[in-house]
Amino acid sequence: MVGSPRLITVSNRLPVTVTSTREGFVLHQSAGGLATGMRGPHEQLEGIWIGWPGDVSRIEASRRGELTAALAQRSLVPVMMSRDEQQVFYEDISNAVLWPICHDRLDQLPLHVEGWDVYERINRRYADAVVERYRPGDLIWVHDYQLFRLPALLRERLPHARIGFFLHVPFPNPEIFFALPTRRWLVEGVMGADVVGFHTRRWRGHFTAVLRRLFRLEMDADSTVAWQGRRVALGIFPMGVDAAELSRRAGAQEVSAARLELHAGISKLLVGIDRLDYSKGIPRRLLSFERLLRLHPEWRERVTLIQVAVPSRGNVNAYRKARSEVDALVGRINGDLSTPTWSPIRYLYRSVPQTTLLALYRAADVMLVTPVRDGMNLVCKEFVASRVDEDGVLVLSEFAGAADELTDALLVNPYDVDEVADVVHQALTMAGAERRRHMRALRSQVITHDVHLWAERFIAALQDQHAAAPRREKVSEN
Ligand code: GDG
Repeated sequence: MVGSPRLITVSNRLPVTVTSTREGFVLHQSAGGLATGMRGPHEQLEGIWIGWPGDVSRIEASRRGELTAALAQRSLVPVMMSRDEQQVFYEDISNAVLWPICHDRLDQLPLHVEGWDVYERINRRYADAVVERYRPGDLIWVHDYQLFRLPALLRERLPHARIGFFLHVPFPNPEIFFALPTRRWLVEGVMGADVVGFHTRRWRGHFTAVLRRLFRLEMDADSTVAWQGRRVALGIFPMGVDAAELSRRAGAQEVSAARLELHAGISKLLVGIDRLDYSKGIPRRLLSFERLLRLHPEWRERVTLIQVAVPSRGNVNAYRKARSEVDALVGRINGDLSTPTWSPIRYLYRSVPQTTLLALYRAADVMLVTPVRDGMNLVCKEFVASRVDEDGVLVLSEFAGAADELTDALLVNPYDVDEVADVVHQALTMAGAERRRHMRALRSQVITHDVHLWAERFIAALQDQHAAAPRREKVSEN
């Protein structure tokens, strides 16, 4: 008999970053949403986390054992890849094919796609790592599009295991997904799970449309689908942020001081914070800001946009192009509209420390979150959680998963540059009482639907689904 279940989390990356130093290496805790969200369950459920530790090729081979031991102390298990494997699995397939497909960007697909064999091989390597540590009764939670094949590979070897899969990005419309020659094989991979989770009803709807067209399968009223003698539950689990912790940190003295510094000399501040990714809608956001300044010249010298663009996936062509496009636009707009004492856009192409991030959230009069496609988007929720003063206006794209929940934001179509300019003007001129009314409603949503609830709900669904499954003949797990 097994006691309380252990949780095996599997994601492309481990929740730490390994940096090589002269003495060997150091481990840094990652600050991303997944790392934060899974921390609680990982600690409470005697968790094991399996993933890639990042490029460790600069760490001497003789020290790799020490690295594995240091990771093991935190219950982390590394899956190693050679540079070539990393290039094909991570860059060529995951980032250059699956990411654009999931974000509706068929135009970004390379002409020749090779490497599905490597994608399968690496998914198998993750499966080996799971099977090696698995004990009957464990819960296995697989994350995201880099591991679409993993649930089925695990099901082959652990027929009775409780396997969950959560997709952090959008699941695309079938018309787009069907461009992939591997479409069937990828969906078969996902369906190895007992529970498949999406951020929104729309992404699940796309997935069920794909099941209907590929396999003539329908989802039943209880949100399950019959699959190879099992029932697979398709659930909606909108991911949140650690709202209590963000509120606490955002109220700290050093954040308040940094906030004042950011606002010094600026009467109104617009803020954008994104990975530099073509899905985040940065170029049209800049054009909307330019439009605002041309339509309402009264804002010139009074409004500044701080745009942080965190470097991302610089090895993929499409990202290099996206970077040049943003660079060129910032240069042109600042060149055209700056005065000797003011530049409209302050552009930071780098990651900023968390204190600065929180200070930016707190300093923003208007936060601009205008992706053209986003599975959820945590930046907008972090902004809301940080606004302990109940002030600030959120302008949010209707194409972000978060728009389904954050209906008290000012929702915009990011492709409509004129509309966004109008709405930013409206945000800048909104009366204090109205700003607070919107922000209070947003805060109550973000605080009550935090990342801990997300993790708890998914784990509960995985336990329930398995308990509800018909009993099968007992066969050996390994
Ligand atoms: C994927 C999906 C989904 C950003 N800049 C800095 C910084 N960040 C942190 C933010 C936030 C995270 O990065 C970005 O999260 P997002 O959700 O906005 O976007 P993706 O990275 O694309 O995430 C997305 C998410 O998965 C979760 O399911 O919401 O739709 O695409 O936490 O705070 N952190 C620091 N400095 C920065 O400069 N410290």
